[in-house]
Amino acid sequence: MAIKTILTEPNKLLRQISKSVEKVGKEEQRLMDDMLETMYSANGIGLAAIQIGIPKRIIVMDISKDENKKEPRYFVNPVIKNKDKLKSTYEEGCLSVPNQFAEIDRPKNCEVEYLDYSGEKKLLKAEGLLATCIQHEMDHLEGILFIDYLSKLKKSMIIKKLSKNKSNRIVV
Ligand code: GNR
Ligand code: NI
Repeated sequence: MAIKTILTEPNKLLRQISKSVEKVGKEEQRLMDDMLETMYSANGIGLAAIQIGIPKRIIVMDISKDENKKEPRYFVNPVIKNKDKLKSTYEEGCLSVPNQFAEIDRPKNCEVEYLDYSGEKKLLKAEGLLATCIQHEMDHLEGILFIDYLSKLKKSMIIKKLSKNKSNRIVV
């Protein structure tokens, strides 16, 4: 396993639409292992492959609170089958938008169809943080970041800040 560099906004790669995976093979499993290790080392609860520069429709996630009880989840080619009209609000952050947080509304519940680590087809009914996180990650597969839901002003202020930090090589 290996820890990869997480791309941060502004970066064109993050705006790319990721491609479906044909088959969950050794290469994809190695990628999922690296993604999980990268996510844990950055203290994130989810990571999409494009965040480490790989435009494949693969997500890893672990929303468990207890560090000693890891509950890794793997989603390949996830598709939302059903989502709630009812919305819930979470304060979101993103490893690709470091140190920025905002309240975002998303459907409260959703059903996701996907392939798991061994390539088996699964259906998951998600609610709460799990539903929010899946939708946040699936946005990455379409090149969407949570700041895209903010006003133009708020979004441009965040991007300006991040660009400044990048040019100063500040990593907070
Ligand atoms: O670590 C993360 N926390 C988080 C909190 C609220 C809503 C979504 C997330 S996902 C984020 C990791 C990340 O950037 N995944 O793409
Ligand atoms: Ni993110």
